[in-house]
Amino acid sequence: MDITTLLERFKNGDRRALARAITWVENGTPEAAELVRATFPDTGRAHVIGITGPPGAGKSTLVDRVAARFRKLGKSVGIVAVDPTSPFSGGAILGDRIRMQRTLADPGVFMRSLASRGHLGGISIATGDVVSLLDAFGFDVIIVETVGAGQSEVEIMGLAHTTCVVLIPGMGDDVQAIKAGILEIGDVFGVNKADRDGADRTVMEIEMMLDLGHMGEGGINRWPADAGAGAGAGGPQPGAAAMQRLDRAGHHSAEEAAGTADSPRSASAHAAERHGTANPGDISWRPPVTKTVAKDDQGVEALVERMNEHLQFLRETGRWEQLKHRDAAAKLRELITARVVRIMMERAGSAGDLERLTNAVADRSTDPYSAVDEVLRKHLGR
Ligand SMILES: Nc1nc2c(ncn2[C@@H]2O[C@H](COP(=O)(O)OP(=O)(O)OP(=O)(O)O)[C@@H](O)[C@H]2O)c(=O)[nH]1
Ligand SMILES: [Mg+2]
Repeated sequence: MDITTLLERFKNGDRRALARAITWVENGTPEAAELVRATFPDTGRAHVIGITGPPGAGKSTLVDRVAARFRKLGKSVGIVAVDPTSPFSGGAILGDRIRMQRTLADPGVFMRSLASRGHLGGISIATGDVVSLLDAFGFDVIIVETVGAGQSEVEIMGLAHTTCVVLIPGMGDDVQAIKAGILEIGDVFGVNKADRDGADRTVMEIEMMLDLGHMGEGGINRWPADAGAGAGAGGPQPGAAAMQRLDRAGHHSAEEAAGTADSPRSASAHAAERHGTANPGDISWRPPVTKTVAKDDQGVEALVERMNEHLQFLRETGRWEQLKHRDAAAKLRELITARVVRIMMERAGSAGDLERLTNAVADRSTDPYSAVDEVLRKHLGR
């Protein structure tokens, strides 16, 4: 199929054309960039939700249920599972298909697994472009599942509007150990496998760590109260459900309003939340924690509600637009990096400098810094 035909079918809503387009992007064919380019004007509408967490936490099971719930709310759902193979559940691509059988029969759901390519930037570039295609195709919600191990969880934050971190009971000290990484990225937390012992304790531990982070400067409140202030002025006030949630989050407020808390910024944010009278731009978000039993479809409705509230929060406070800027900047940086690296490697390679300098560094006749200086001087003129 040529690209013109493909694009035409894509724009007519042909799912096979979408599948083909994703394959091109995944394989990095020369037409891939053209596809993203041609469909880009139709993007920027979907709510992109990242679901991440440790291997075997039940992410895929949960994604299936979450997708079904969004369908009940009348939304179409695109799903991308990135590198789903983990030693816990093994052979996961096939497994995911089995776990997601219910939703896969539904034409309002499209699911695709992307294998890890193992080369620099490969996962993120392909995943970002696949999300872009799904967005252009018109899905209301796009769910990206990644295993929270190292880089991928940070990458997902750069991709998603709402990041849902899935944890499981009985992690004990593990929660402490991972808090720096995983607690900072979550907009919504799910304690899955809540049918197991210790779920309430895990919820409590996460809540406690979120509270600690939320109050301190440089803590997990990654949306400073002044960011985007005014952007949402005149917009609608948060809905009743969202306000209820904000109320729940406002339990430090008395002490903060009295000026005894150590962070005046979060104090004012809490006050605004409690009263609901301040500029909507001043409202901050305290990540909610909910229990789920994905395998029995329990707690999923509430989790999806939290996700929708987060979307509402982003829109009402102007952060939705801020995220678009952040994503654009990240995308440009990513593409520039990838291209410049490729150009430099090609030039240094074909001139024989790469091999010569590699040998020189290996036998210690030069050091890596001097070698790179030489490459840049010669091939970049600096
Ligand atoms: N007890 C219990 N088991 C669950 C629950 N949700 C999922 N599981 C089981 O946990 C196992 C792993 O589920 P997956 O959905 O594949 O987990 P995952 O996080 O996607 O796994 P990877 O993608 O391989 O990291 C499966 O056997 C599920 O049936 C739950 O709420 N309770
Ligand atoms: Mg999975």
